[in-house]
Amino acid sequence: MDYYSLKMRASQQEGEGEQKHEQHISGAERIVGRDSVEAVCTAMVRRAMNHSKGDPDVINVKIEKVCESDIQILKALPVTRVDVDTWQDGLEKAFGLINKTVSDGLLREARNDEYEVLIKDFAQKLPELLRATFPMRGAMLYDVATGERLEPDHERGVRATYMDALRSSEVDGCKNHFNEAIVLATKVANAPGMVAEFCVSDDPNYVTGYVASKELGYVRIMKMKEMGDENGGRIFLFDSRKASAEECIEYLQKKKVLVEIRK
Ligand code: WAQ
Ligand code: MG
Repeated sequence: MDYYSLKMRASQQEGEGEQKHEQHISGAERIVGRDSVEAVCTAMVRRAMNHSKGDPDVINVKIEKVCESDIQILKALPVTRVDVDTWQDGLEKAFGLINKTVSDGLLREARNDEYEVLIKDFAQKLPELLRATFPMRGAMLYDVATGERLEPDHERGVRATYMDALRSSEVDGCKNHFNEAIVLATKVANAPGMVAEFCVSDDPNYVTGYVASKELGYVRIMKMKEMGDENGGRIFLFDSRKASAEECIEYLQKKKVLVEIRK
C-alpha cells in the first residue's frame, strides 16, 4: 500500500512591516493510506479553521509520499494511570518517577562514582528545566550524562515528527490529547539513547500530563498543573553514553513511525 504523510500548520500574522511575525495557532500530522489522503486533509483544514485561538491568516498543508519499507511499526507503550488530589501531588509524583528512571539509567551505565553527584544535581535541576521549556515550541533534549542541553536551537527545541497511529482511519477535526500523546511518547521512547520523557500540556484547559519510558511505559498523571495555566513543555531525557545526539535527533525528526495502539 502507498502511504502519505500530511502535515498542517496554521498561523496568524502579528504586527506590521519589520515587526511582522507568525503566531502559531494549530498544527497536526498524520501518516495514512492513499485512500484517506483527501478526507484527512479536509479534516485538518477544518481543525485549523475552528481553533479557539482564532482564525488563521495562513494554513500550510504539506503532503508527501512515504515508502512503506521506510516505515517502522511500534507497539504503543503500556498505559497506566495515577490519580492525585492536587496538581502539586501530581507534579511531585512525576518528578519522582523521572528521577528514579534517570538515576537507574545513570547507575546502570556508571563507570565511576561521579554519577552520584550527577543524580543529585539532576533531581535538584528538574523543576528548573521544566520552567525553561515553557516558551519553547519543541522539546528540550537534555543529556543526563553531562547535564548539557543538546537542542541545536534552544528557543525552538527539538520536534518529533512523522508519526501516527497505525490504521487510524478516523478523520476527526478536533484534537485528542491522549491519542496524539501516546503516539509521540512511543516514538520518543524508541529513539536511540532515550531514557525518559516528561510532558505537561500547554493547553490551559488540559491538566493531565505524563511521564514515559520503555521501562515505565506511559504513565498518565491526571493533574500536573493548575486549571487555566497555559505553561507546558516537554523534556526528552537522553544519555549520550548510549547513542549520539545526532542519531537521536535524526530519528525524532525523520524516521517514519506508525504506532499500534492496544485496544
Ligand atoms: N515534538 C516535541 N515537542 C513537542 C511536540 C513535538 N511534536 N509537540 C509539542 N511539543 C512540546 C511543546 O513545547 C509544547 O508546548 C509541549 O510539548 C506540550 O504540547 O494522557 O497536549 O501538544 O491525557 O500541549 C498529554 C496527554 C497531552 C496526557 C500533551 O501537549 C493524557 C499535550 P501539547
Ligand atoms: Mg498544546
